[in-house]
Amino acid sequence: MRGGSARGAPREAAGPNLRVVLGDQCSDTLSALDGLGPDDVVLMAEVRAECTYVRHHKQKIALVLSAMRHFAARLRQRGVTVDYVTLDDPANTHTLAGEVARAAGRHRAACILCTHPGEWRVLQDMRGWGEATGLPVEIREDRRFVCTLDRFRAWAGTRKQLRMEFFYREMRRATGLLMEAPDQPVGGQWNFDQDNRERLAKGVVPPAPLRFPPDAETQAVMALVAREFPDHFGTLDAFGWPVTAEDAAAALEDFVAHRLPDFGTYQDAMAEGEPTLFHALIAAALNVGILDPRDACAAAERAWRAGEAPLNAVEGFIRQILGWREYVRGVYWLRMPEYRATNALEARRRLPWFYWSGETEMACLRAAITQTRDLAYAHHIQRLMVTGNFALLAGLDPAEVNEWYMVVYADAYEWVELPNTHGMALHADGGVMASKPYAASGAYINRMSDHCRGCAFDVKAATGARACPFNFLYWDFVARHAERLGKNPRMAMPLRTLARMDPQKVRAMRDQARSFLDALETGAAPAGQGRLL
Ligand code: FAD
Ligand code: DLZ
Repeated sequence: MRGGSARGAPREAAGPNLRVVLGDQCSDTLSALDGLGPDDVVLMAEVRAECTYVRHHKQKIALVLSAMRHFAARLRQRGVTVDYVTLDDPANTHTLAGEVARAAGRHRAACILCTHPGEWRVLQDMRGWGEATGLPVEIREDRRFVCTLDRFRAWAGTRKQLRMEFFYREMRRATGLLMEAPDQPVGGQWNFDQDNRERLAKGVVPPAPLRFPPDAETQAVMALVAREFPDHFGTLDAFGWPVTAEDAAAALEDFVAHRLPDFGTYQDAMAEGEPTLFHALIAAALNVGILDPRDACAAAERAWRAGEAPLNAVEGFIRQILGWREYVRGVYWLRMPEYRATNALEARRRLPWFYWSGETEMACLRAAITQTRDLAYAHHIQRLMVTGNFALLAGLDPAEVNEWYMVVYADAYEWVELPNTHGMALHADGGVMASKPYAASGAYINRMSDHCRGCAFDVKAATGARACPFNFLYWDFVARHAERLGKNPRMAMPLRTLARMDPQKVRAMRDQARSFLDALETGAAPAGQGRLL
């Protein structure tokens, strides 16, 4: 991909190539670094615009800036010339475009080389760098993903409906991961999900994940973040994210050795006081570039071949990375920018304040939100079936919900956050990502967790003062969208159940849903809480 223009003053002599490395591109294998010459300059810039376009969790900013500083040091050790602009540099323009233009002038650069960014807004910005500097700009493929964007487009072009499962099979065939022969998955099936999805068994204690105590550089960044972004969401105290490739490799090794064997079985479980269960906690490292998805899949496959982890766990883990992660990226770039603007269920309610404060009597929501504040982390089922499910049932505005998910997680980047939130959790894309809305009543949360035991609400009650809000909101959601959902064969069962219910009970649930939602409105988040004011 080439951009750029001939506008601007003619350049005198060919200077060095300016190679731009963004904060989530801290990878040795980055295409922007291919063919690095002795005179080339790598530009890395800490800029306020990237820290505040949404008010990221403090831990996310600290993680990205620390990973950038460590990566710059790693490149310098290899003898690479790195021009690193810090956040507190008085000359900093605080935008990527501004820093690229300044560096191009400073080094009398001949051209600008970069790697395709992770977000649509940054790609638009990058496409303007040529015009602004008068230099040719080369935007190279991001090879850190297994599936190229062209390949995804070609695959999607042949389908009437996009479904992750079929894309995933293509990726298994293409990589040979967990394959016996070209069209023969190991174990005789592609997907072992029916062996997964158990509630945490009594007496099972999930091993704590490896944490990485902040070194001097990370501590300096944490102090900077605390000083510069004091009113951003979240706390820094528990920061323990990997910030280098070595840390990330150790995190992966720790997961494979201690949690992978039970990853599949307990993938969908939730438990009070257990924020991480058997999950890998590697998305932040993968997304910032210090861990390669192929290495994560290969390590899991090796564990299975060595008899150290069962197939249901290993296949389930590889599917998340080779399947879901690659798939959501493909959907994002296929559908943007229109994707973000859809609102298929016409959800318009404001985000309630408790999404920021965690102050709610619903135990599952309280657990998910308070751990998100403290750790910048919640696992998939908490994101999908607790905070996401509530947002779906309550009809919260997708723009506000998307912004919340972008703000609160250390691993949040729009290419992965948006399809998961807008598509999978909120069904705002009308079914591009998921064939039916992931809507569930309190019974699901009770089946998969122990939250309901200590909750102020009664999960068995659908009406009355102590009724679990997920119950009446669920049936109100089904009734509210009955016409639209009626066209979806996968929603036939709940619609049939609703039709068979005592009409008085339905009316009572819907009345209670209306009062609950009206009361919620008065406790909505103050405007712009997550947004840059
Ligand atoms: P594990 O559960 O251990 O899974 C292993 C890896 O698989 C993850 O590290 C991740 O790279 C990948 N993965 C798993 N599920 C998905 C998925 N649905 N999409 C993409 N990759 C997946 N993931 C992000 O990386 N960034 C986000 O901003 C993000 N936002 C989400 C928002 C919502 C509403 C939902 C439902 C999911 C979101 N996810 C996001 C996907 C998933 O929840 C996280 O990747 C996962 O919880 C990260 O924790 P982990 O590393 O312990 O993952
Ligand atoms: C997320 C982030 C943050 C917080 N800060 C910076 C930064 O100061 N400089 C930079 O180059 N990148 C940063 N990033 C990552 C970018 O936001 C990311 O590259 C884009 O969102 C594209 O994925």
